[in-house]
Amino acid sequence: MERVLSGIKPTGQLTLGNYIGALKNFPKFQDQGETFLFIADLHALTLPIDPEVLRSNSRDLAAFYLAAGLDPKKCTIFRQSAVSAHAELNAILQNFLYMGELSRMTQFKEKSQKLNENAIGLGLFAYPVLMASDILLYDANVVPVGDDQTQHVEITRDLVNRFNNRFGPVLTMPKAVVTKVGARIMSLSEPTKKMSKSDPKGDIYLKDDLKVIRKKIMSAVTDSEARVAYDPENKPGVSNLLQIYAALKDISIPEAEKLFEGSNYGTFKGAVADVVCDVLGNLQQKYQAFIASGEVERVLEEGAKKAREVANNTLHRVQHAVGLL
Ligand code: AQP
Repeated sequence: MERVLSGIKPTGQLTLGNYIGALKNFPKFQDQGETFLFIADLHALTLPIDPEVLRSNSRDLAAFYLAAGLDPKKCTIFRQSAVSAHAELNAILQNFLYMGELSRMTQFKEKSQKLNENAIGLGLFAYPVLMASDILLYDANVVPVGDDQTQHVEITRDLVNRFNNRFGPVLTMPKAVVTKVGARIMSLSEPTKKMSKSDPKGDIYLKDDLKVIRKKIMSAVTDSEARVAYDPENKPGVSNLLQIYAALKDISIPEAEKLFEGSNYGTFKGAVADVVCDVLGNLQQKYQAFIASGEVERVLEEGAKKAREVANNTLHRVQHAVGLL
């Protein structure tokens, strides 16, 4: 049976990019295999964050997991920090990834560039080791991620080869699964840059008021050609909107292109705004209901119990393989 694992960092308010590239796809997996979804709160500490903000983001993220359709009876939802095996496996695996390869990670390069050179935390540099630990603890063979996280799954695969060559078949080889449409949603104001929680420019937040969302879409950057076509290089703004529309309607990009043949940008943007408001309006209602129900903490506690059992098993296997037990 497939083992699926994925997570999201509670670093900020979730964006439409997080929804389309990750959240929206998670519920499909809970019917296919044993699925573990976590709140990557230890990863959130790799950049400065206020403790209260981290706490409320984590609760919000859990409520959005539930609102997106994850069912705690079918999958395991938990906080990363509630399962100490993540940190313990990290302490072992950090010896199996090398500084040269870690310094080549795009995410590290991009995020460290924004920091003062003397204040780049070791955690940011070693992020892929913790992410490898997250994946490997659950023997996950399927890791659903957006485009930007595939490099971290690749380095996990390198680690598995290195470790298993030395100690035998101890770790399970994971594979990244990237959504076909919407793997990289771009900023609405700078469509050559990824829409990202930590970079508010051109973001649509899942909790934004629907009127604000419509306004953001109607003023999204496009081009002067007045032709709806998918061409990310020459028409990044229009292509991004097409991608958003196709992903939320569950159709292919050529199908979406066809629907808007001959439409002007006003009509096109209006249709994109309609579908985004429809999907997010629905999601927001469910999110509010889960927050009001007080169910979130209980789900996380139950999830942590189940996750600990599986994670501790793997940890013992690794500890035994390397000679700690
Ligand atoms: N713009 C995006 N398009 C498609 N997928 C995206 N993801 C993030 N942004 C987009 C996917 O969301 C999941 C959760 O990401 P994460 O929180 O673990 O880290 P991230 O990839 O670094 O996401 P952000 O929003 O850019 O966070 P910050 O700003 O905190 O670094 C992942 O599967 C990711 O691919």
